Amino acid sequence: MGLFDRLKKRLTRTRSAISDGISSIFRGGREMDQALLDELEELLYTSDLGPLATDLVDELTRLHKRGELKGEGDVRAALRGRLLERLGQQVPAPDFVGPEGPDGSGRQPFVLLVVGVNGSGKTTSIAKLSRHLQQAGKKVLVGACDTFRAAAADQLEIWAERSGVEIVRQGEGADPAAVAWDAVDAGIARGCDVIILDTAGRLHTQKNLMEELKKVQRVVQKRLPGAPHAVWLVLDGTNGQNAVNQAKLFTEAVEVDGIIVAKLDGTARGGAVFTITEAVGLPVHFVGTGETMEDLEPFEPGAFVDAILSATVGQAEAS
Ligand SMILES: Nc1nc2c(ncn2[C@@H]2O[C@H](COP(=O)(O)OP(=O)(O)O)[C@@H](O)[C@H]2O)c(=O)[nH]1
Ligand SMILES: [Mg+2]
Repeated sequence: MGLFDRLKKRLTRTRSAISDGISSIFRGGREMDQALLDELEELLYTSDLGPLATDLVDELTRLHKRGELKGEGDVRAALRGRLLERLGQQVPAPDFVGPEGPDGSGRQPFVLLVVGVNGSGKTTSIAKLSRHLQQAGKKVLVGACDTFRAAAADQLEIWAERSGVEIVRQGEGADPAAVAWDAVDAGIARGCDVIILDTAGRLHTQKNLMEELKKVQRVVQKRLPGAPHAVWLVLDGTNGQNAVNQAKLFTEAVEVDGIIVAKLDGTARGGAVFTITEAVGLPVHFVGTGETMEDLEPFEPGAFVDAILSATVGQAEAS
């Protein structure tokens, strides 16, 4: 099954809200008019497209006045075009290839630091991503720098064992930066291609958390100059506007390069992906589409937009 079909199957809630919603607005061969456009705006808005909903409908209204919008097919095509334009600034995910070390010392590991609030899906996404990379032939090591709760490292360890990925951990309450140092150290010594660092998403205060993330970043940089090579933020796709606010908070504190939107299978508000990338100007690299290890998909604008916008022909919603 190709990416589009997999997304179509997993993102049924958002697709049903947007795509089936458009069908029902046009039901009975309804003519295009302002009332219809207003309904369309509301539909897009409730799918968490945020301010973009208004922009899109303004554009549709212009096209309609120029006589370029005849019916449902034209509306879908115009929406598709505009949504893809909005995702045009997406840059592809890095290839997870570390830089050449100095003086012919060989290739260094690519270090990815993963941040995000508690429960957003960091550990699960890291497990999926490390498996994905491992299956692509890379030697992966994960560092359990969420030492705030012992369960966090246990969870990562179970996933790592299952997919044969290496893990570096310490006890609950250990210094996360020390774990990060150890993980990078071990990754270099063992000739790993990729090191992924999991972090805590909650501390006693927000300030503590941000300070700790900065410290982890500094220590990693000290152990391996140039690292971390990427910092990704994991956001809970079911969180809507809240996810947007979190994205702003984190990007103010640490230099984030890209985003994973998790849990898109569980929401009808998948339009949040657009709102998030627009709000923080960062690319989405992967989306989480379920709770199993396979449920992580690369974010490709074309496949994503088609999956939430394409019309269903008499197909019952899969659950
Ligand atoms: N349905 C669904 N659940 C997810 C997804 N990603 C994570 N979860 C669930 O969200 C919860 C929190 O995930 P976790 O990785 O522990 O979050 P963390 O605190 O950020 O590390 C767990 O119950 C996961 O199974 C996803 O893509 N889809
Ligand atoms: Mg976790």
